[in-house]
Amino acid sequence: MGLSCGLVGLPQCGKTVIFNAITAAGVNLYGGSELNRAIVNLPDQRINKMVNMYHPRKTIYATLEVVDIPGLKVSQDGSNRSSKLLGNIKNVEALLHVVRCFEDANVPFEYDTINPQRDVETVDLELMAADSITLKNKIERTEKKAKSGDKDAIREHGHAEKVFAAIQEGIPARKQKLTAQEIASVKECNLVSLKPVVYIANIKTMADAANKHVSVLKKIAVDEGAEVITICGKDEADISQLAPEERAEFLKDLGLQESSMERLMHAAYKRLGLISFFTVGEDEVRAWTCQQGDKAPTAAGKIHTDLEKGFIRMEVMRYEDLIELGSEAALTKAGKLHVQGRDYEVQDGDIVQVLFNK
Ligand SMILES: Nc1nc2c(ncn2[C@@H]2O[C@H](COP(=O)(O)OP(=O)(O)O)[C@@H](O)[C@H]2O)c(=O)[nH]1
Ligand SMILES: [Mg+2]
Repeated sequence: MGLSCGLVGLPQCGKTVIFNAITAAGVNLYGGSELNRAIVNLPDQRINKMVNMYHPRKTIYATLEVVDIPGLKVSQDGSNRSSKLLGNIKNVEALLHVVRCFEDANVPFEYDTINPQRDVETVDLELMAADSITLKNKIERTEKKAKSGDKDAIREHGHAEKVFAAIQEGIPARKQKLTAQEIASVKECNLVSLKPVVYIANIKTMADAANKHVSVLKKIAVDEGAEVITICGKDEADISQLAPEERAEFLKDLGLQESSMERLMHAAYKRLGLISFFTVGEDEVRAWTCQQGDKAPTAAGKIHTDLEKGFIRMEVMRYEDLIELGSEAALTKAGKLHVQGRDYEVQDGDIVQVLFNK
């Protein structure tokens, strides 16, 4: 299963436009009530280069699932309407928070002004409102068991109350510096305010990439250790509809080397501590995803559980070495095929072959 991300943001900030830009789905903007969901291959220029070298029968990219939820309206009356909408992003691993950083009197908005700080706070409030309900249910559910002396219930109940109290003070769970144990206690709640966030500044042209709204958003992001990706939503959505060979040209005109999809993927991977490694051959060239710091057997287990169970060793080529030396044979001759054991931490860009006991 690939990585899964959910788009959040105020109505008319450009979520569906960005959804189209990154998935090339060409979804109609004016429906508004539909939930959009797409699974896309993660573009990776390294794969393309290896395909040119191996001419495999199959090429398998890592995938990204993107979910675009319709109109998350600001709830004036504290109703839980938006909580229902947010239910759709309960199972994503990261949030892509789209913030309107472009001024355009022709595009209506919730407010008369553009103000990323206000918008981020508003969306965080919605996330926290949804989490309050979930946590309250959990607190009520564990209460009786905790009172009867059940140790797990006592711990979970206490942690849920702690997270709930901080949320009432306006601190999203992801900013609460929770311990691994506290996170484990509320894991089943799938708290939306706990999910890591990548901010997307939706701008008109790349010339706006340094406008004051983007600066404000960058400051907010830095404060919570997050990243901001600037995307010309509308233009890039148009470009995504072109034939693949034409896209690069138009992206260059916008002053971009990578599509927003690639930039987002890199930011999301970094935020989640994920890396890519590869397997290559005439049969298939394939990208795999694991956690930074995963040891060789764990990474091998992503390919097949048998490879983890029967792990003997891993032969590793560096992607850069392979490209520089031009072939596996030349790389081996240069002494750059490294044999690694169980304690080896797989690195981004490793090309691996696992030897294992069947
Ligand atoms: N000028 C301009 N308009 C945009 C941009 N991105 C989105 N829009 C417009 O903003 C409106 C709302 O976009 P949409 O993606 O439907 O917002 P959503 O409600 O967050 O899904 C649409 O009319 C878009 O054409 C942009 O980068 N520049
Ligand atoms: Mg929309």
